[in-house]
Amino acid sequence: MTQPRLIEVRKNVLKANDVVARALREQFRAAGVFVVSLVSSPGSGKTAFLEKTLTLLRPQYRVAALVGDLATENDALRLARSGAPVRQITTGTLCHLEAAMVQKALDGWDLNQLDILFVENVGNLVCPSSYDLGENLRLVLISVSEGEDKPLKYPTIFNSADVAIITKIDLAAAVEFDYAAAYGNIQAVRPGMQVFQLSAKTGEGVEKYLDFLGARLTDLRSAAVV
Ligand SMILES: Nc1nc2c(ncn2[C@@H]2O[C@H](COP(=O)(O)OP(=O)(O)OP(=O)(O)O)[C@@H](O)[C@H]2O)c(=O)[nH]1
Ligand SMILES: [Mg+2]
Repeated sequence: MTQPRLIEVRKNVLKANDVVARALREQFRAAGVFVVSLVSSPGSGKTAFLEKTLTLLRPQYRVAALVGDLATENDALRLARSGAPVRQITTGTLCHLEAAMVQKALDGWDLNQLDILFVENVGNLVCPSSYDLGENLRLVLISVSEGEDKPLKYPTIFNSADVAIITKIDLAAAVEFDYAAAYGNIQAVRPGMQVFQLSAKTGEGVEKYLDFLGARLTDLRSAAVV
């Protein structure tokens, strides 16, 4: 009896999340803001990459970020160095962000004043995959030191994401990273998935990714006009 009840509770939690996520998605659409979320294991480089992204996009776009962690304001403080508006969400014991947390964190923000909102999820390769945050684009990051087999071991997170980003490529040689193997494993779990590789430290590969993001924003805006 215990197991079916647990499954039922989990289903209800996910259903409640989906309802809020749907409302968020509509709110984002109405405001014309493009929402990009980032998921990865702890320490893959989400914040470093996002700080770089915010800094480089700011002259051209109105950008802001939310960042989730169990505890501390550390990542918000790092991201705020870009000059963009940033809010930290602390989840306490939860290993993922939920749509209601995003909704609450956005309280008082005028989304009409934004072009792109980034949401950094809690570092975890499992839990965030089940929770829709109403985003337009979900990026899954994997750093070169994590092992090329991560897509095979954690297929759900790759399946819930739209684009994969291999980070810390400045360290690739030192850890004997095998790009072909990592790429093949990503394609094995998610055929056709677009993959970028970059370094937040040296900036290599970042421009290509930013061009892609700009193009997606343009697509979104032209689709809204049609
Ligand atoms: N060499 C190198 N180090 C990096 C790069 N990106 C991030 N780092 C380092 O990796 C460590 C973790 O980076 P974070 O940006 O904090 O990673 P995160 O994914 O935000 O971590 P959590 O929020 O805790 O999940 C830090 O010491 C960063 O300086 C990179 O491109 N190259
Ligand atoms: Mg972080």
